[in-house]
Amino acid sequence: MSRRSKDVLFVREPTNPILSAADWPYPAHTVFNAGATLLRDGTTLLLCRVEDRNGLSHLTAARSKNGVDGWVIDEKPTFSADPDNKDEVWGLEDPRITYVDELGKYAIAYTAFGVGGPGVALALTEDFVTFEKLGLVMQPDDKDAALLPRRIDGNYALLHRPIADSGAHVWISFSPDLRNWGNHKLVLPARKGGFWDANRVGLSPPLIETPGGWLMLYHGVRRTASGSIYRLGAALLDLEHPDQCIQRGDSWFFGPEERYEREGDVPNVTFPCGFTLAPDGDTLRLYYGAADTSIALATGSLKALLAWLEAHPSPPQITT
Ligand code: BMA
Repeated sequence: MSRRSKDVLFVREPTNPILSAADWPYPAHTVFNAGATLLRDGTTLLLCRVEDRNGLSHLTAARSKNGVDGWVIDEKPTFSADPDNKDEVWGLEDPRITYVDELGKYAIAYTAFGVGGPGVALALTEDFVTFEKLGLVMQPDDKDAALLPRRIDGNYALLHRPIADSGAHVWISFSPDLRNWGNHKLVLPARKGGFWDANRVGLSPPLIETPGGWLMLYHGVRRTASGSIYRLGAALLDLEHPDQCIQRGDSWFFGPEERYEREGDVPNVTFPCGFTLAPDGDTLRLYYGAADTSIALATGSLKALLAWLEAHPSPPQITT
């Protein structure tokens, strides 16, 4: 029986998974959930989450001319936790990369896992060799954060996913200086009941700016008798008021189907933390963690995804 969904918006790379621990130049347990960016010279850079056998993660850069193969991986960890900092003693996870024109730097939002739990931290870099850590910007429990590439009404904007008794929903917060954050607004709540994204949602890769709004790809979690399933859905946020969700898809468009997504340390997980958009402005590559074990690639069309979103609106009475 085929498990394939009707709309195939993203096509998996035939050589998936494209990166795994076996490719690593030093001992690693698993390699997954990579942030991604296209460098000025067209090189694809992945900042990969590498989990050691002690269970803790750090981030290591892998570079490729074509974004598919020929990866050149840093010989040692690129970006690691400071063992003396209690906010990150249990490692660094799930980076999202945004190039901020105003700063001429890449901003990396990542999960810093400290004694208080997983929180959101920011760092800046020009070259993925040296980094300026800004520290924890959202206290635990909070994850799945990415900075917008430009200010909104004079302020930086950060999507993130705090966990509260009321659930795990996507929020946006604003800051004049990347250090002090406020004006917190709920952007996209997890649905309820039987929906695929009931229980938990979180931002996946950074937002993608389109003429009609910021395209948000988000993961929705369904809890089942045998564990959680992590799938991907889409929503559109207003360009100048990104706290306002103007469109939300009714169903998921990408989820675990292949063996490397269904089997691994955490089965049934497809978890993109990064995308690249080709110079044609349409070819969208999603780099995703598969089953918390390896990194895979799927390619689609931005135009087709936006058309799908338009054609699959959430019934308004059950948006939340
Ligand atoms: C989420 C994050 C991800 C992980 C996913 C599935 O909560 O912690 O790092 O890939 O769970 O285990």
